[in-house]
Amino acid sequence: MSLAWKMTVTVVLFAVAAVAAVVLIVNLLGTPPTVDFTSGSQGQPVNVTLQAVGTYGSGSHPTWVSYLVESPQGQWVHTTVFQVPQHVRVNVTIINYDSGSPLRNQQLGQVSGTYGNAALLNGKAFRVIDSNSGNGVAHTFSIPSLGVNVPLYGNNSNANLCGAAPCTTSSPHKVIRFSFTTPGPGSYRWQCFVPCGLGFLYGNGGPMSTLGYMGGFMQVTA
Ligand SMILES: [Cu+2]
Repeated sequence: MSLAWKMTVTVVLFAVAAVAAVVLIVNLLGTPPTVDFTSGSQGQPVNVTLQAVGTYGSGSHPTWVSYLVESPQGQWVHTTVFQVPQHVRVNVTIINYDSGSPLRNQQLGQVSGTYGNAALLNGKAFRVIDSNSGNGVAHTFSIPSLGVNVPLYGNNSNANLCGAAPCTTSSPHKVIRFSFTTPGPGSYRWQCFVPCGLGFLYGNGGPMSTLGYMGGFMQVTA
């Protein structure tokens, strides 16, 4: 191998390594945006609306399941990070567009940590979903440190389900509503506990372990 070739190979390998390093750093730093619900009048309840979709449909991971957050201005934002005031009632509405399956852990079918330890499914109160019957559970909305867990009942998998976010209510959907009170200031991890990362080890990789898809943070401010 001539010196010129060695030089060329070295330079090319170095360039490839440099590009790989930049891509990795951008990915690690790429935090999804924060939707702010703190600008309302002090002490008043805050309404937070999310949607859960079976496939995001575009961007770097079009096949991944994802949550989205609706901004107070009514725009759907691809994020799982939102900010709410401390010690207020948060009324959560989740529009689920995904199909469901039986839970591996039946405990996750139980509603907890919400007002009355209950939630509404299309306007009807429930405390538990038996995921072994009907359409099963699609995802959960869970804040482990606050004991909040709400299972999202699935849509019929044979229906013509929405495949690209943001989905609209013209597609089959289920509306899940519940309320809880925010604690003191801090950053509270929330996530789905259904291993819905299809094609990843035990279903827990990909969207389950990437901020902005199946988990994020509720930032509570003073
Ligand atoms: Cu999920």
